[in-house]
Amino acid sequence: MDPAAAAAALFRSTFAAEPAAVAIAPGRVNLIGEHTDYNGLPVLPFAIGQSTAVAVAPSGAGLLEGVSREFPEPARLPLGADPAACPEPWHRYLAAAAAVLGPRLSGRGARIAVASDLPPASGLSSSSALTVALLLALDAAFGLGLDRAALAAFAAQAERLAGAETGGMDQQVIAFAEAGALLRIDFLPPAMRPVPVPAGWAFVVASSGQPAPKGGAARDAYNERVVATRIAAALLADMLGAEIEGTPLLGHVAAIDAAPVLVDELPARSSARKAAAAAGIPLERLVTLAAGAFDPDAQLPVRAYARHVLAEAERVDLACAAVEAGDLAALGELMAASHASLRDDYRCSTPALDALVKAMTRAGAAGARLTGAGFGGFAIAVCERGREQAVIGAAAAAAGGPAFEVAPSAGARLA
Ligand code: NG1
Ligand code: MG
Repeated sequence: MDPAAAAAALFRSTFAAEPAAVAIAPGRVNLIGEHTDYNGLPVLPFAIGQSTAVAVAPSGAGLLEGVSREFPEPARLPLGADPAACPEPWHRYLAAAAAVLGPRLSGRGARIAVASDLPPASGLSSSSALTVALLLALDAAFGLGLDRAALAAFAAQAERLAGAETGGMDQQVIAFAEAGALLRIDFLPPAMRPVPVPAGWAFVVASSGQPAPKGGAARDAYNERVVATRIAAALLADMLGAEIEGTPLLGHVAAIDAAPVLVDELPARSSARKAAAAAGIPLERLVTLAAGAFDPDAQLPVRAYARHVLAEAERVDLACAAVEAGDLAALGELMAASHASLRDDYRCSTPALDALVKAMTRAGAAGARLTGAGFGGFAIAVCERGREQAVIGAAAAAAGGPAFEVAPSAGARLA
């Protein structure tokens, strides 16, 4: 059963009532532009056909009662529950959605049923799909009148409450995607542009066989890179004599002509404390992470990280041009370069992801790369239509996990 029908059926069988609204939010995959969003630099993701659906009805109880087809533990949370304190991970997203809507729910609770055909902890954004679907269903059921921009902004805020220092790409593409197109997203200043995909191309995603969990060591590794790239931005701004207000991001210096050259003059390693002192800014501007403790004296490979981020942002521009020109070979080369940079400079690949990318390329993909944060999870490949079965077969043989075709699909909607 598709997720929308399954969520509605689960709602009826659990609560013996009709849902007031059913919302569907797709997962997403990032074609190129990895670890750029939290630097204020562009990304090129698309929404996929696999999705999470949420059926909702308001209740008078001041309680969030939730059931899920995929997760065994039902939720029974007071409306003001602290998302970070929920022991069951999927409950955090229910509490976080209610927390960001706050007084808009007028103290009323909700009954919620969830069904999904997105693999969790994969880099396909199952967490953001759940958050966006939940907010859209609550919007319709409570008549809140949120527009798409508010939906994406509330979803990003909710995910931060649930513990991920997210850059905002996932929630935005899930809210705004159009079928048949990639969505180029810029952050400094904010902008969005659909980039239609040529009909003769196919996309394949494949699991590396290792989960990409959002907790523990993987989250620390992600957050370390967030801080390290802020350190690089502060040092580069200092070298360029540029004033940055607030948190320094590589996006603030990327447009300055000399920046790519000066990257090679960054120290190979630096710590947040040393960089803050050198740039004459308070340490708190670099270390503002909501989740987890961060060691301000940790020596981080800031030069290699910055080299990846600035080169990756340029690859996003070139990839948009390649898609618009219908140049599959050029796009493939950019994807290969992105993977090499993530492996060698950003150090977020794994041997399983490297082997998967190699196997898909050998099987006829024009290009392949890890997608999402890395440290496990999925890879994406692009190929000429007709070759997708060969790429899927090679991926499944190399990594043993699920591999399937994905097509650029519409964003979140009501059922
Ligand atoms: P994944 O690993 O797919 O959840 C994460 C971030 C993105 C982006 C990518 C790296 C969250 C919810 N998402 O994606 O915003 O920074 O890593 O490009 O943290
Ligand atoms: Mg995610």
